[in-house]
Amino acid sequence: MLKLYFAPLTRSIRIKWLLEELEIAHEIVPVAFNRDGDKGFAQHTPAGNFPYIEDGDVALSESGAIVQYILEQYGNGRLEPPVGSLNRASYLHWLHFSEGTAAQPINTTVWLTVYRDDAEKHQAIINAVRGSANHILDKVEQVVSKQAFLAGDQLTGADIMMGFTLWSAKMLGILSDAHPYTVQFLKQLTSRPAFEKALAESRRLQ
Ligand SMILES: N[C@@H](CCC(=O)N[C@@H](CS)C(=O)NCC(=O)O)C(=O)O
Repeated sequence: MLKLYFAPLTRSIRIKWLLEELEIAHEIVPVAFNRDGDKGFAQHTPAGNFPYIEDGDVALSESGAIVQYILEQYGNGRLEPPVGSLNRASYLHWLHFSEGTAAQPINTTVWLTVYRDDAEKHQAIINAVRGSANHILDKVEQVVSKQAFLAGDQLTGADIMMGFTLWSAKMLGILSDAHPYTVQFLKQLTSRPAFEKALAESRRLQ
C-alpha cells in the first residue's frame, strides 16, 4: 500500500488531500516535524523533507512530482485535463506555478517569522516579499474571478497544489480581503471533504 510520510502543517497535506479526492487506500507514516530550521533537510524522512512517499519500488519527494505520479498511476484521467485539450496548458502552468513561483515569498515569510525569532531585524525583506506575494495573488484573482477552478470548471491537481499555497498564505495573513475572489476560491477548496480529512490528519498529529 502507498505510504505517505506526514507531518502536520506541511505540504504532506496536499498529498493526503489528493489521495482522499481519488479515494486511494494509503498508509500514513506520522513523522514529527523537526523545528531545527537552521539545518534544512533535517526531517526524519529518507529525503530529509516533506512530503515523501513510498509505493512499491518507487520512492519520491517533491509535492508536484508526487501529484503527477499519483495522477499518472491511479488517476485514470481524473483531476487533470487530457493531454492536448485546451485546458492542459493552464493546468501545467498552475501545477508548477504553485511551487516554482508562488511558494517563494511564502517560504521566505515562514523562514523569517515562524522558524526564527528575530523577525524585527528582517522587516524590509518581509515587506518586500509581501509585495511579491500580492503580485502573485493578483494573478490568481484574475483567473478565479472568471472561472470556478484554475484550469477550467473542474477541480484538478493544480488546485490542490495551489490550494495549499493559498491556505498557507491565509494563515500567514498574506491572503486577505484585498483578493476577495481568491478568498472565496480558497473557502470552496477547503470545504471539500477530502481537504477536511487531510486537515483532520494534520490536527490529529499536531
Ligand atoms: N518544493 C518542495 C518543498 C518541500 C519543503 O520545503 N517541505 C517542507 C515542509 S512543507 C520541509 O520539509 N521543510 C523542512 C526542510 O526542508 O528541512 C515540495 O513541494 O515538496
